[in-house]
Amino acid sequence: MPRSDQKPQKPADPKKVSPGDPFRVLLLATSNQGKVREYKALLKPLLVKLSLNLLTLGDLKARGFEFPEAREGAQSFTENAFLKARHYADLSSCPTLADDSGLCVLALDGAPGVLSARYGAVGLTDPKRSQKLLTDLDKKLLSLNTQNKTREAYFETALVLAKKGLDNHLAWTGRLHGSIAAAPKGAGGFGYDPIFIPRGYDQTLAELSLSEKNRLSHRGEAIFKALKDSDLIDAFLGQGE
Ligand code: ITT
Repeated sequence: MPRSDQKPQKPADPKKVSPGDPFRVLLLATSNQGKVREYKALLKPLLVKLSLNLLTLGDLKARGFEFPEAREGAQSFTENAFLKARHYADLSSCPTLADDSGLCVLALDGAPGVLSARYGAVGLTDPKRSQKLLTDLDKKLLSLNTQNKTREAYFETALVLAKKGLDNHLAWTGRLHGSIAAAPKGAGGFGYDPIFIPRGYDQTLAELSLSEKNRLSHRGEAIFKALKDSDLIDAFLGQGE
């Protein structure tokens, strides 16, 4: 296995990599294609530095490895991220990165929070979920005193790296502060991006490019912290080998 004190090897072609191959693989465990796009760009420096090959759940499915979805349901983003990462690490035997993330709206007492993916109802489309949130927020704001009327909100991400059978893990968090727009705008990004305006901007996240979003986002901040911990990550990946 390559270690960071050795000369980095050129990562193998990820299309030819499978769990159990004799070089270091990192599984990105998310079924959200919006997250996959963002992480593929965000993780590049870490993958190169540690000579890691990134596999997605889609890559594994294409090779015949298909896993049941993880059970979430914990009260915090970090606990849910750990549940996801351990679930897929145990099933795939690959060191696994997973995130749990969501939008917290101050006037809605932090909702949808850890329930962001299921807000309204399971199976709603992203635009319908955003519309429901706008309707709920407008209703709530009408009922509040003037001084409490705020559209402030933040995105939060907890990112966890776990390994099969290990309870210890590495975790990083990131936040992006901003406010909820009056109406959806923009066609980029995913989830609640069309209704979220980052602080200091007048566009929604869905109007920014992928690289602009990654530069300021909650996910970008978590990865920035993870990069600073690359020696810890290297040691963690080497545990039990
Ligand atoms: P995985 O569990 O497979 O990663 P998921 O979409 O279910 O996919 P989460 O449980 O973390 O992921 O749910 C987070 C939800 O919060 C997600 O479905 C989006 O609706 C929303 N969300 C998270 N990050 C977001 C972002 O950067 N931009 C817009 N919406 C986001």
